Order: sequence, then structure tokens, then C-alpha cells
Amino acid sequence: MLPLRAPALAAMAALTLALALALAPASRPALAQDAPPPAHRCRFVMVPMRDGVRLNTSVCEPAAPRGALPFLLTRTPYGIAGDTTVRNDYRFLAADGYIFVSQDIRGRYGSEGEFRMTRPLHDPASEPRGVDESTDAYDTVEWLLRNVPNNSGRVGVLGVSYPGFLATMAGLNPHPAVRAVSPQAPMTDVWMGDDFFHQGAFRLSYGFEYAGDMELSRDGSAPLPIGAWDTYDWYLRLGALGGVDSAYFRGRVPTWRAFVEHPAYDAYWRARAVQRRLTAPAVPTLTVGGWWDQEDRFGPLATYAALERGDSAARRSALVMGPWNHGGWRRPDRRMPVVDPGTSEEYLRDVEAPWFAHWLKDRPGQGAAREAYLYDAGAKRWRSFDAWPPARGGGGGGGARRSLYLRAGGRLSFDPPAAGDSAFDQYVSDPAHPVPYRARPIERTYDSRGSRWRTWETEDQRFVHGRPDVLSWVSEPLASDLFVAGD
Ligand code: PG9
Repeated sequence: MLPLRAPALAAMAALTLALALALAPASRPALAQDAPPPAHRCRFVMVPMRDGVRLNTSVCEPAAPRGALPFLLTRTPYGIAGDTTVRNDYRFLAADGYIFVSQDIRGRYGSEGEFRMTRPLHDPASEPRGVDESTDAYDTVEWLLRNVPNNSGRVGVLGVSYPGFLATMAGLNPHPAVRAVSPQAPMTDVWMGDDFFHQGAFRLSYGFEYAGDMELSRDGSAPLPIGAWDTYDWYLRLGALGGVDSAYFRGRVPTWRAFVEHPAYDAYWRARAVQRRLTAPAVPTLTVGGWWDQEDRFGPLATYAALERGDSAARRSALVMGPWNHGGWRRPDRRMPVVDPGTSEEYLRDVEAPWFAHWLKDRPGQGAAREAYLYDAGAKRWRSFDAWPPARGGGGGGGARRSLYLRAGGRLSFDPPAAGDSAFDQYVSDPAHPVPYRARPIERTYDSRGSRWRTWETEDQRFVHGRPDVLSWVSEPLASDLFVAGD
């Protein structure tokens, strides 16, 4: 048993509070009728990389000729065999006209070579002939420009999650034809806040299952030995993590070894922390995320923040944060019941399609401004900011930066404790009876029979209230509306 003490004197959280934000409500025209994408002809080709490895690639061109068109490229570790037509979530883009290209990254599905999870950029000084996801994107673009007729010489890259990370990588040391990238829910730093750890706290079930699914086979075909429907007890019985490799993976899952060998934020994870490589965007960047993303909410905010730091003059970086779970804006089958219906289509039609058209087709309009479009889930409307987090105490947003204190006795307050107040709250944590992060049964992360993994961030959390190892802090009733925003 571990007695843990939470020092109540410390300011535990600092929030930017923008009070009474005076912003005009977003006026949006009614949605256009949903028309499926126009017919395309798709073919599969093997595209050679600089080291001779060939990557399985699908190229889809409009069936009716539309003149020279830009490419839209998505690279993925999840398999492109089904890309024999244009995805429905690309329908607003397809109406504008693009050549759609998707590609299995090296070591996955139909591509040759070796897969490395979130492969970091190589160091050209020590490995002049090295390859990584950035060079593979570069070589793919070069091949497309030379081998696909009727292209306009411009390329946009987009993708969600792992493909979002790959979109970011395409914008690093980019091919000059890459004129716009859109990392969406991009995995950016898996130790700090995305996917596998939260501020270093390991997410056991997700890490075990994702690493095993990805690395036991090149196409997800090797089953993990989890027979349980409710995995809570299964993971309790798993025992010390040091013994998991010999019991289950036998050296075949490098990412699991990395979890065990690198519990701290060391050089291994820092080399994979993409935001550390981002400065001014070399190409215009539209970063997209969801407030209830169960996998990569850290990534979009960290990506935008890193680009903003280097981008004070260029004004080429935009951010959208919507009321969505992981990639929900592109996947109607995965959306959450609580979200305002229509926000995904608004984004796809009114932001994404015009943004790519601006940068790839010179269509005037959205795309020039550096802006943040954020969904206010309390007021149920979009808000637009010219910087994010909003400027302190001013700039159209108003508001003030304030600290919230977790005070002894379960009180949440804007007032700090008095000097010399040494009161504290404490709880006892029992590793044999851990707090589940969602109500049981805890289905496997991506259980094909159904899993509440994708929606758990909006689930009622009161099922843990009253446990001896869970503390809650509660404020006085609010006297007026309060808009809380920021990190
Ligand atoms: N969130 C997933 C992931 C990305 C990168 C690394 C590990 C996991 C994904 O949905 O692709």
C-alpha cells in the first residue's frame, strides 16, 4: 500500500480564463446536400524510394477529365487495399478536383522494407543515405510529379493520427511541390501526452494492445492472447511489466521493449517528439484535433504551438479544435452521441476544402489567415481567435490568466491558501485494486465486438466517486457564467 499525499498549498493548476468573451457568433450557411464523391479511376503502383524499397500506392484520378490537378496524398500504416475509390469524407475535396493518392508506409501491408513505430528523422550527418517518413514522402512526391500525367505540380498532404504524424513529417524538409499539409489528430509526442503515456504515466492496456497489433505482423493478422471480454482482471494478472515480453511477445515487439526500457522522457522519446522539430512551418499547415480525443489530443495543440512560436510573421498556420473524439470528424460511424450534429460537415466543407483550394488551386479565401477555430462546447458554437491560447487580458478575447487551487478538504478555489497553511488531503493507492479509467467492462481497445474506448472521455465519471483512493475538489456555486480556456 502506498500512502500518497497531495500538498494542498501548491497551486495545482493554472488556467487561462477568458471572461465574457465578446465574439460574434459564427454565422454559417445551411449545409449543402450530401453528394457522394464523383467517380474516380484508381490504380495501384509500387513507388521506388531512394534505397530501392518500393511502397504500395493507390492513385485515383477523376473519371471525367478536369485538366491539370493537384495531388492530395495520405500515407498510412493501416492498409490501402480498400482505396479503390475516393473516401466519402473527401467528397468536398473531390468536388473541387484532386488526384487522390494513398500509400502503405514501409514495412506495412503491401509495401516493402522494415516498419519502425513513429520512425524519427534520421541524422544526415551520420547517415547520409538514411531514410525516414520525411524522405519517403519526398521520394513519393518526386515520383508522382514525373509519372502521373495531368498534374498541376502541387501536392497537399493530410491524414489523421498516425497518418497525421506522417503529414507533419511530409512538411519537414519538404519537397518543394508540397504546398499544404494538414496533420489531423497527429501523434506528436507519445511520452508527453499522446497515445502511450500521459505526462509519463503509462497507458498499459492501450500500449500493450496497440504495440502488439502493429508489430506482431505487418497487417494486424496476428491475434493477441487476450481471451477476456472485460480486460480489467486480465491486466491485473499480467504481473510485472518486466516479465511481459518473455511471456507474450518474445522480442518481436520493439515498441513494447521501448516502454519497458525507457520509462522516463529520455533521448529515445525526445527523438520521437515531433513538436521539438517544428519551427516556422515550411509549408502552410492546417492542424486539426478534437477536444475529446482519447488518443491524440496533446498532438494538435503541441503542433500548433510549436509552429506558432516560429511563425509570427508568416501567418500560415491554422488550428481547428472541434467537439470530436479521435478522428470523429472524418468517421460518422465513430462519432459521439453528445456532439452537436453537423460540426464535422461544417469543418469538412467550410474550412478544410476551401483551405486546400486556397493553397493548391489559388482560390482566394480561407487559408491566408493564421487563425484558430475552436468549438465552444458550453455555448455550442464555433469561436475564432487570432492566437491560441488567447492573448492575456486582451486582443478580441479578453479574459485573464488565473490559478485554481486544490485546497485541503476538497475545496476548489481561486483563492490561494494562507501563508503557513500546511493542511493537505491524502489518499491510499492500492496497486491490487486500481482505479479503472472507465466503467467496467473494459473491452479491448479496438474490440471488434464493440468497445466504449472511443467515447469514454465523455462518459459520466461518477462511477469512481466514493472510492477511498479518489479525491474530488468542488468549488462554490458559480455566481455567473465562466468561460475557461487554454491549456
Ligand atoms: N492514435 C494511433 C497512433 C498513432 C501513432 C502512434 C501510435 C498510435 C492512431 O490512431 O493511429
